[in-house]
Amino acid sequence: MNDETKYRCGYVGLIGRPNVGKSTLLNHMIGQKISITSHKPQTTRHRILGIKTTDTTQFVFVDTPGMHQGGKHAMSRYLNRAAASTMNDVDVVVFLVEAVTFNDEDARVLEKLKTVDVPVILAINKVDRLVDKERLLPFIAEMSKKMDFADVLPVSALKDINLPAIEQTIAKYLPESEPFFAEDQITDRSVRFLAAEIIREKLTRILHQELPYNLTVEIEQFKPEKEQTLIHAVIWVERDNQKGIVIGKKGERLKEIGTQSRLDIARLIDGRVHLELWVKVKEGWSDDERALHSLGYSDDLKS
Ligand SMILES: Nc1nc2c(ncn2[C@@H]2O[C@H](COP(=O)(O)OP(=O)(O)OP(=O)(O)O)[C@@H](O)[C@H]2O)c(=O)[nH]1
Ligand SMILES: [Mg+2]
Repeated sequence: MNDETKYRCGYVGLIGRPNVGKSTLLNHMIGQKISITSHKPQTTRHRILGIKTTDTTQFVFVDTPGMHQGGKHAMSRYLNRAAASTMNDVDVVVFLVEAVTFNDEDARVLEKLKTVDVPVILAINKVDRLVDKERLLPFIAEMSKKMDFADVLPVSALKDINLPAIEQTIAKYLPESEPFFAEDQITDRSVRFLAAEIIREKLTRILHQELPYNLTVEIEQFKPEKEQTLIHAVIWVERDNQKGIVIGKKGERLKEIGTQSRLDIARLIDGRVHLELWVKVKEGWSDDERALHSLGYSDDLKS
C-alpha cells in the first residue's frame, strides 16, 4: 500500500466568535442540516459532531459555540468552556473569521489559538458578501502576520465557495487511521436532541429581537408509534412575561413555531410527527449550574 491509499480520519474543530458561520460551514460540508443556524449570535450551545466519510477520509467536524466576551453568567461560561476545550481535543482547527473584519472578539479567540499545538487553518468566510474583492489580499496578508497559520483560504459556507478546497486542505492534516464511525453516520446526536434543536431554531428565527436570551427546549416524550412519532416538548423561559412573548396573540406564534418545527422534524425522521409544545417558567435556570446540567448543558462531549 502506498501513502496515497492510506485512510485518514480525525477531528476537525470549528472555532470562532459567534455568528461567523461555523454551523453553516458544518452543514454545507456534510451536505445535510445537523447544526442549527441563525442570524443571531450564540445560536450554537452544544458541541455537535458532524461526520463526513469519503473514499479516502473520514472528517469528524466538531461544531462549537461562538467564543465571546463577558462570560460571567453560567450559560456564557459554559459556552466558552465548550469551545475552548475543543481546541485542545482535535487534530486540526479551522479558525473562522468574516471577510474582511477582525475585531476584539476575533483577537481573543486568536490569542487562545496561539496556545494550541495542532495546525490552525484560517477560513475567511462570507466572501460572497464582499463587494470590493480587492480588499481580500491585503486582509490575508494582515491576518498572516498575526499567526503562523497552516493554510489560509477564503470561503463562503453559505454559497459553497471553495468548500472542496478547504476539505482537501483539512485532509492533509488528519492522521492516518481507520474510520471511527460507520460510513452512514452523520452525527453523534440522537434524533431526540436534534428535534429539540430544531424547535430552538424556529424560536430563534420567529421571535427575532424578542427572543428571550435564556430559553431552552426539553423533549419530555419522544415516542415512535405505528403511524407517527409523538413528541411532547417544553419550552423553558425564565419569566412569566416571556411566556406571553413565546405564545403570542391567541397562541399564533406558538402555533407557527409548532408547524415549522413539525415539518423539519418529519423531514429529519422521514415520517409523520405529532408535536405538542408547552411553555413553562423556571426562574434563573440559566445562571444555575445544576439547572443547566439537568437541562442537558453538561460538559461531556456526548451530553
Ligand atoms: N452571506 C453569507 N452568510 C453566511 C455565510 N455563512 C454563514 N452565514 C450567515 O451568518 C449567520 C450566522 O451563521 P451561523 O452558522 O449560525 O454562525 P455560527 O458561527 O455558527 O454562530 P454561533 O453558533 O452563534 O456561534 C447566518 O445568518 C448564516 O446564514 C456565508 O458564507 N455568506
Ligand atoms: Mg453555530
